[in-house]
Amino acid sequence: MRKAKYFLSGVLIVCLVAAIFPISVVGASGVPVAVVAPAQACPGTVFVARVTIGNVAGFDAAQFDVTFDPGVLAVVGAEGGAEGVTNGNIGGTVVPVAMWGYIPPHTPGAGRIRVLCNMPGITGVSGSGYLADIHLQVVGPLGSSSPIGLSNGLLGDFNALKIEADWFGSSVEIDYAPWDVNEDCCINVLDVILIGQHFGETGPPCWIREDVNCDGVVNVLDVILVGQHFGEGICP
Ligand SMILES: [Ca+2]
Ligand SMILES: [Ca+2]
Repeated sequence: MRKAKYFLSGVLIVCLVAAIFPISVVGASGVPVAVVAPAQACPGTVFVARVTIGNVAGFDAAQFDVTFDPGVLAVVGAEGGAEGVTNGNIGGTVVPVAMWGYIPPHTPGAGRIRVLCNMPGITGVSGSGYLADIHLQVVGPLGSSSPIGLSNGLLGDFNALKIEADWFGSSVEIDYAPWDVNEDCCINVLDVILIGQHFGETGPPCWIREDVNCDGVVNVLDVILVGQHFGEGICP
């Protein structure tokens, strides 16, 4: 009876925790591997989709597919080349990209690449960081969008045992970034000038593009956001 009571209160606690932290409980089964990419990218621009990894112990190798809409995004450079997929870093140690290529081979139009990462030596590496950077060019028009998915993922440790992982994709809209105030696909002084012309004005959040951070006032915080992205895009 007492055991049943303990069991029931245990179940209750688990349910309460699950209700309060639904995402962390669902994702708690493995190391999180997630694509981090900008929410918006302008037509013609190049951006990085970073394949991040949470705290991992004894990591030695990884294999995963990155999927995208080939009508909207393309991997930069030649298949398997140095430009398209670049090295990662875990806990300050470089994670070399051993190879990458299209799936099926030599078919850029399929919208799928496979990436292999492999640590040199036999001790593995621990910490958090990223497995690789995928360099993507926007080939789709304004208003289009693409998922950036992860599939067929496998992580191995230095004993050649599988590391349990949860894989999370992302997506990108082909649109002007919030800090591109004048919508010309270049983040520069022209965006700052527009903010200056509306400095101190207030209104509903995002009522004008000059309210970059959508807090209902045009002030130095909006200038800071532009500054953090200065020079991004296709600038003359
Ligand atoms: Ca601009
Ligand atoms: Ca603001």
